[in-house]
Amino acid sequence: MGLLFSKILSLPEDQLGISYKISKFNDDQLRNIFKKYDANNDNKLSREELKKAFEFLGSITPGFRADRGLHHADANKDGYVNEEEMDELVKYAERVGFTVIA
Ligand SMILES: [Ca+2]
Ligand SMILES: [Ca+2]
Repeated sequence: MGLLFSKILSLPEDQLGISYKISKFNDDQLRNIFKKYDANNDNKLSREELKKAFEFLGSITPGFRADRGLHHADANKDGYVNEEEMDELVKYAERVGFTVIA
């Protein structure tokens, strides 16, 4: 995928709601998925780790999701989502449609 194409794709996802084919995760499952993608086990999620997690969750724009997720969840602005900040990340993932509230 070229850079231009991925830029175009990264724009309308929120508005159109087209990426949400997988939407069967509850809070705990989302949290576990995010934790699983902590590849270097430092208990923090980097942008790259977030990107892989959102990829797994079915986002067609995982890089965009990683950026937005960081923006929402990274309270201390260190560029990582730590354990405490993960609540906000899970809320973000739910808000954008990666879960169905049972
Ligand atoms: Ca990590
Ligand atoms: Ca942080």
